[in-house]
This record gives sequence, structure tokens and C-alpha cells, in this order.
Amino acid sequence: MKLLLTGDIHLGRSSTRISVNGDTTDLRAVSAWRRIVETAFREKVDAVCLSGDIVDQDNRFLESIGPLESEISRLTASGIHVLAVAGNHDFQVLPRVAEHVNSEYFHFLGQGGKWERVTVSDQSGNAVHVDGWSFPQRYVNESPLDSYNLPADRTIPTIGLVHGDLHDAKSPYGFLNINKLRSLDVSGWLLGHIHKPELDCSAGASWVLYPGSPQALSPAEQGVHGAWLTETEGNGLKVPVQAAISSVRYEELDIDMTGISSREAAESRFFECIRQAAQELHDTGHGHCAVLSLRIRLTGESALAHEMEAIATRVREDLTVQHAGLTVQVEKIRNATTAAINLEEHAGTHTAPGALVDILRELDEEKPSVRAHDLLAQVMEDIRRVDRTRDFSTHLDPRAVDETMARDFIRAEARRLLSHLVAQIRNQ
Ligand SMILES: [Mn+2]
Repeated sequence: MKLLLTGDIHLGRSSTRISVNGDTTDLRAVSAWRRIVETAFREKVDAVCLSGDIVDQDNRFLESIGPLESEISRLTASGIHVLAVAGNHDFQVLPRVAEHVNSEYFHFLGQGGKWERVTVSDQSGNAVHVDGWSFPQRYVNESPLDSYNLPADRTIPTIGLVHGDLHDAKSPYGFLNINKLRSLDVSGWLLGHIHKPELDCSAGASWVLYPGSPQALSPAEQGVHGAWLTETEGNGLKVPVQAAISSVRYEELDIDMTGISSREAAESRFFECIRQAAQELHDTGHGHCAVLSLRIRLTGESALAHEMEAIATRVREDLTVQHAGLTVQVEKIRNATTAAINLEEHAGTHTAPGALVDILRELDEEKPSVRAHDLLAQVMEDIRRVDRTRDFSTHLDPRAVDETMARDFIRAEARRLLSHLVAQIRNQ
């Protein structure tokens, strides 16, 4: 049997921070949903699995109910099963949709936070269990896995559908422990909540998939965004494969400005790197993608470090690049270039710049020192704490906070501080 896997569609929303002159690319999540359904028909799947936050109840959701219901009906009328669980954004809406879609092929699973199993089969008698749990309200502080009680059946594949947070044990959005997921008799887990696609498929264990938002919705949602396909194989499920769906691709691009010493050279470097990014996306196959939105970070040491902000702003205003069939926009530029500072000169000097240089070095070591390790842990916790504050957590979708994010943050701040300290010393 063939299954299509998706979640976090957030019908009602559109890709944000896109402003390309004259471009008419459809940025709406609802259009991505229609492309997903087309993919389901084209791939002749037996079932479509939806892992929550299909509808965004904070954003024009009444307009989304129609297309959601009509496309589900189109699938079920063709004998394709649709299985859905609710997330924190659609715990109220999905039960209403379930009432309207009157088909034995539509299954709203785990209503009220109670695990529920539906077994679907094809005409040749192949079958798969689908175990699902739905958000009963917006916040869930206990782990949905604590109440998993469905019987193990190793004779046919089982897929688990649940919306929740793999990364933060204190999450108010249903913490899911990865080891617990792997220990249950389930062939694969389709999760929802985190918008960045994430596939964990350690050998010998069940795979765990965050399908990600099929339409990339913000500059934080980088990389390929789409839906996923899997097939039953004996009593298991194959590792899912991604099918690109999003009409927008957000990427971060570092441009190294080392050695650049004139305005003209800076502009050329800029355009050359942007065209190259578009070419690379084109060469790897961009599916439905029509807009490439770049968040650029200027790096390296340059004599023009202090002017880089102004140069970048001007280039950005003039910029419309059509390259390799893509419209390219520069959404934001961050200047992380530094004036040439000789780190050696300050290392181990028992001065403020010296202390920063030591921290920068310890962070880059393969095995960070106890101090660097503690600092990373502290910064990760600080970022999570800020993300959890009410203003952010109720309006923004949560993001995975990891060491790379913390390290980049510390490095950038230390560099910035170092430039200021060194400039002060020079000016004394
Ligand atoms: Mn969610």
C-alpha cells in the first residue's frame, strides 16, 4: 500500500515576507494543499495521513474549510482513505470538518486525546493500522505517549499519527520522547508541530518524521518543503521520501567578503553569489518552486566592514534577479563582517578582548571545554525561555533550538563585542 504523509499545512496562511515586483506566484497554503491532493492522485496512493495543524484557526480559517472539505471529498470519493489527527491549531476545527465530510473513507482519529486505531486495507487485502491521538485543547502538558495503550500487532505495518514536540520536555504542546517512540511497536511515526522537515531513521528502529509545512511559510522555514510518500513492505513501512510542493524556497546564504576592498567589488560579489544560489537550486530540481527568498549574512574580514551595511542596503533596494527560471529576492541582509582583528594579539592577555578570544576558541574546539559547554547550554535555555514567553508562544510556531543555533549566536555576539572593544582601545 502507498501512503502520502503531511501535516502543518496551516490552511489560511501564506508564505510571508515575499515582495517581488510583478511576480504572481501563488503563496497560499491552500494552493499547496491542492498540489498535495494532485500528488496523491498521480502517485495512486491508498491513503493520505494528516498529522495536525491542517487548519490555522487564527488565520481566515472559514475560507479554508471549503477547500479542505472539497479536496477530502474528492479523495474519499475515489476510494482514497484520509486519516487525520488534530494539533494545537485545529483542535476545534477538525471535529467540525469531520462532521461535514460524511464518508467511510474519512477518519478523524483520537478525538478528545484518546488513542484510537483504524485499520485500512486495499482491494488486494493488504492492510495497515493507523494509530492516532488528537489535541483535545490548545495546550497539552503531559506526554501523549503516556496514554498509548493500543495492542501490538506485528503481522501488519502500523503507522502512528500524533502532533507534539520532540525537542522540549517542558513544551506545552505535548512532549514526545524519541526513545519512547522508538520503543513502541509502531513501524513509523508521522508527527506534526515543527515546521522544519526532519526524518530520523536509525537502523533497526521505527522511523520518526516531521513532514514540515508543505508550503514554506516564513524565512525560518528553509530548505525543501513538501509532502512525503511511503509504502508498506512486509510488516513494516519504507523510509519516507519527500516530494517538493512549496512555491517558495527560503534559504540562508553566507557571502564571504574577505579581501573585498571596493564598493564595486562588493556589489559584484553579491550578485555573483545570488545568481549562483539560484543556479544551484535550478540544477537540483526545484519542483513547484518559483520564488527563491534569501536571507543573506555577510561574513569575513574586510576593510569595508563599517560600510558594508550601507552597500548591502542599496544593492538590496535595486535588486530584482530573474535567474534560471526563478525570481530571486533578498529578504534581509545581516552584516557580520568584521574589521581585521588579530586574535593572536589578544589571546591569553587577561583583558576583556582576551577573554572573548578564549571563548571563541573554546567554542570551535572539537570537544568544547566545560565552560563553553555550560555557556552553550545556558544560551539554549535562554532562547527556549524567550520562545516560551506568552507573546511568542501563542503567535509563533515553535522552533527547534539546538547547539548550532546557540553557537552561532554566541560567536556573532562575541565578534561584535570584540570589534567594539578593540575600536575603543585604538581610540584611547
Ligand atoms: Mn502545532
